[in-house]
Amino acid sequence: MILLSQVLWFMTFVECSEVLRLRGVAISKLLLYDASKDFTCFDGTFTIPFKNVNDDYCDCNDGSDEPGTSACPNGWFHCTNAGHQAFNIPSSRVNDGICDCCDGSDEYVSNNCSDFCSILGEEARVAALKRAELIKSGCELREQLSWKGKKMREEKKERFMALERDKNEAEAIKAEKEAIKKEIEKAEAAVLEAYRLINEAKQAEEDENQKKQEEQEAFEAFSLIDSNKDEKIQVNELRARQTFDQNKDGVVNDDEVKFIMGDLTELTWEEFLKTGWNRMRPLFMLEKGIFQPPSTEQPEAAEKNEDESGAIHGNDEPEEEWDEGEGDGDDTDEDGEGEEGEQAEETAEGEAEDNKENQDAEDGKPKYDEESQRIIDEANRARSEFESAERSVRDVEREMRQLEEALNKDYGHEDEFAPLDGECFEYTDREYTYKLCPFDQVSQRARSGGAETRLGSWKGWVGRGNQYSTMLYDHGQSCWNGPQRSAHVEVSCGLENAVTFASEPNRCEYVLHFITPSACWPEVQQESVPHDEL
Ligand code: MAN
Repeated sequence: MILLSQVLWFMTFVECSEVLRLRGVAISKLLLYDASKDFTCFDGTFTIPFKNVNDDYCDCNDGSDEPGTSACPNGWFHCTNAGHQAFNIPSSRVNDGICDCCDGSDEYVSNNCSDFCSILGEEARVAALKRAELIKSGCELREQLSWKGKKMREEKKERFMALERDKNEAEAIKAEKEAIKKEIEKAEAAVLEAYRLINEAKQAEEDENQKKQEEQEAFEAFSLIDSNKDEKIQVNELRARQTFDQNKDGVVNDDEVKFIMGDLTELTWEEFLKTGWNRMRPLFMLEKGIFQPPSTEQPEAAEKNEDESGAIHGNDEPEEEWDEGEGDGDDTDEDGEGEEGEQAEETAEGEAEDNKENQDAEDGKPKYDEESQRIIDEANRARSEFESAERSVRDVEREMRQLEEALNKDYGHEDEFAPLDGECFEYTDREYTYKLCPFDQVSQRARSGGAETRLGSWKGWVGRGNQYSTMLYDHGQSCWNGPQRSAHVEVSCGLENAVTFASEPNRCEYVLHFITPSACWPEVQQESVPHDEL
């Protein structure tokens, strides 16, 4: 840094024309322009007589010999701007008719520019003061937020450790409940297996009885038709029975005989049982009035019997007969019940099991004996206790995962951004309301209504220089025919937390501005603070 007194001394000793030679030179470079010596270009390529400096002819390749004229295309003119901030402009702007320096020094030929540096300087000083106050108060708030953030981190760590203990305990309980469940389920399986075998045997017996009953019925019919008792049924014996006269014309014709006998001329008992009986059984039932064929008209009875599922039952009894005959009508009924069955499956597993196991048999007697029922009840209880223990482990694990995620998040140098996690801030422009939930996501909702669109999920800090100056939220909802949405959030110092601006500079790429005390730090280099050179 060169002292002002030195500069004044220097300037006293250079002649007026030489002062002009120094036009456009920054104070910091004055010593390089020594009028008592030849001038050496800054890049060291040439040395020229000092009188050739600022002679409106470009001698040096780097433009250093013409700081105060526009002769060199790559030269720089220094605006001293006393009272405001000094800066350099490309020397091509010197004497181009436009006032670039606030002191007007770049337009020295026309001398048309007035000096308004003091006004600008004053404005800049006021702005700098305001900024300094903002930074000061912001820093105080940031320190408080940082203290809060660190405390939150500590609390989370403590909670995590407590959960680790809880997890061990919950896992031990789960293991214990699982062992109990396995044990009692073994006993339950044995009970259910025993009952399955009993039921199977019962069913087999019932089937056998049914078969016998049906055979008896068949035998009675066989004996009835076999009028000559030769243990065979002949055509004439069929013709003798009006039962087989299906069209009710008074005779049992060939077709009606063929319907029963098929291609045979007589039926032995075995053949009768195998085919003939099945064919003639509906005719017998019809005769007895047990079996009613479906009517083609719209019988009232059928309407009456229409149940909720839409199935039509012509008669209570004959469903089973229909199976043997035409075999339709039943399907609808089964479908209807199927739906109910599905609903039942949707109820909680344990509950469904409870209901199933405790069901009474149709005869009103309990399905299981007392001891078996006790085992089943106990197994149900053990299952539900195991499930609840399992749930507890899952709950603890979920909370631990969430805490771990939060503990791994980068909340700034001193956790100053941590208190923002869990909060949301909105900003509405002409078309959309944007919502920023720091460390979680950014979304957008049209003012005209409709669903929220996720613009991105928290990815991390991506600021250049100061990484905590920009947040990135990516992998948002895909754009139609375009990329997945993403949002950059520019973070700067402010005394409150607020989104102050939102835009979409490229389709489906969003930029939000967010102010927060968490981003307030003392400014080491205050760029816009003016400094006087003279
Ligand atoms: C929605 C909004 C807009 C976006 C278009 C892309 O209208 O998310 O921001 O540009 O979709 O189709």
